[in-house]
Amino acid sequence: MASALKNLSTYDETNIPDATELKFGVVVADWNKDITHALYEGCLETLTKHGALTDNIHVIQVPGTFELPAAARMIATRETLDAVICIGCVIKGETQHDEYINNSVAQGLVNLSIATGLPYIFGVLTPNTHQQAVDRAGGEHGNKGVEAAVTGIRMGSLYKEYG
Ligand code: DLZ
Repeated sequence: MASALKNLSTYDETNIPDATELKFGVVVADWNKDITHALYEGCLETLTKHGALTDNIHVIQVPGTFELPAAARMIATRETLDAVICIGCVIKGETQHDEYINNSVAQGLVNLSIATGLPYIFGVLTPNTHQQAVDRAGGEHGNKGVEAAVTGIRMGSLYKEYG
């Protein structure tokens, strides 16, 4: 019955859910900190712009992206949260370290999300070069920390309603 169907929204700057009631964990990796700290700034600015209270944003730093899932679980165990946003940047090098780290972290975060129902957001850049990272951390392709924050708000709102 068509009338029972939800009309899909096009999400843009004007209709991101209000984040006033939401609680966030933000975990930031320090490897490539010129990039990750810029992503963090974009993320924080976006959360507060959409109403999140600074007292409801719990931030922790970890050495590298590989540590994100463990630390995300720690913060979610300690605090009552609606979403955990994980920020990192793994730049491809001469070895396969990037594949090991990226695959582990993606798998770790999705496992946590499915096991607990709490959204863990993959705010990890996986560029081939440092320049590609710069372009996505406030450069010509925007700031992916902003996108991670918007995803956190949308998923946090869903978690509050259905989780
Ligand atoms: C070891 C390593 C390397 C080579 N490259 C990166 C990187 O590009 N980005 C990043 O976030 N972390 C890197 N790491 C560190 C690992 O994430 C992790 O901190 C260490 O392997 C210790 O577990």
